[in-house]
Amino acid sequence: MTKIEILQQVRIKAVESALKDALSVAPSSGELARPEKLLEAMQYSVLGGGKRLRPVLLIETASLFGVDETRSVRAGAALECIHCYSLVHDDLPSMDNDNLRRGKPTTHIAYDEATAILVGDGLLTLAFDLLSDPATHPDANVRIQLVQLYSKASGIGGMVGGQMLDLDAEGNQLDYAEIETLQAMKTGALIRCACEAGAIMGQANIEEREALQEFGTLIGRAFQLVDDILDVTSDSATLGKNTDKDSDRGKGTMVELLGVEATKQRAEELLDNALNLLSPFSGRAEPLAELARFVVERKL
Ligand code: GRG
Repeated sequence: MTKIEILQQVRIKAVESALKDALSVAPSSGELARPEKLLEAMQYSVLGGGKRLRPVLLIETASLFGVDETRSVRAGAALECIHCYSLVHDDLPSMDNDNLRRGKPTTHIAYDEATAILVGDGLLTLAFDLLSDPATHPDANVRIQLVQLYSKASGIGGMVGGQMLDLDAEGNQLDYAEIETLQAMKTGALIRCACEAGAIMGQANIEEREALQEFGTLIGRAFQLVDDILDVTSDSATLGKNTDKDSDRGKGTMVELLGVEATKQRAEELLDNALNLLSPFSGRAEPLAELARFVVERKL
């Protein structure tokens, strides 16, 4: 393992430890009680694997500005809660109807559908509980900016809206621009949010914030293209989820539109453009550049 890979493993462990604490059965201040079954199902959905890409991106972006890691880890854990909620709800019978996620039965299979819905609801609200706590950032103005950023990224003009477009796209061949919008909302918004959150926590200047926002946009797009490629070229044992889902349902993806090779090339171009945006940060941004390369070169 390289030094950067070791550093990222340490960051993943820190995020997982923050998630474990946040999902303990003991009620936190201001709560009445925590139902054991709900917490057990939430732990099952969050603590069982996953690349933790979004929190690590956030922590690396924040570290460009010397943000205290105990804070960026909390903001990263909050973002991972939103991501995990989206996976649990996406897998529901009324959505993607999937039975395998992260190599294990999906939450509604391991528990039941009503519990899986509540797991998602609980994770979404827990994210904002973590985020708005002064332990995440002492400056209330920074916290409110984070709350708004996460709301926009996960909400109607971001992930939830993208999921609506996706459900509506079934059976339709979307054009390039339509697929780009859908993917930017459904998947790209949380990845961009990770990069922008780091800049907000670090109280970056406007140029730095815009560069990191654009960096997040580009790697978010590349991430989805690679996801579409893996959906047709990999297998469920490697990915820990069912494959060939999109073509099964006659959905428009870039792979269907452009083919695997052209989609790969597009992802490489997006990576090059994203890496160029890091040049003002010079060597300090190498771990972030390494993560961007991972997004395009990953096999799972
Ligand atoms: C239900 C509101 C709502 C939204 C669902 C994110 C999403 C929207 C659906 C997931 C479907 C999907 C497979 C999208 C493709 C991109 C994606 C988010 C893949 C999973 O993310 P990874 O690879 O997962 O980061 P891990 O398990 O590593 O965390």
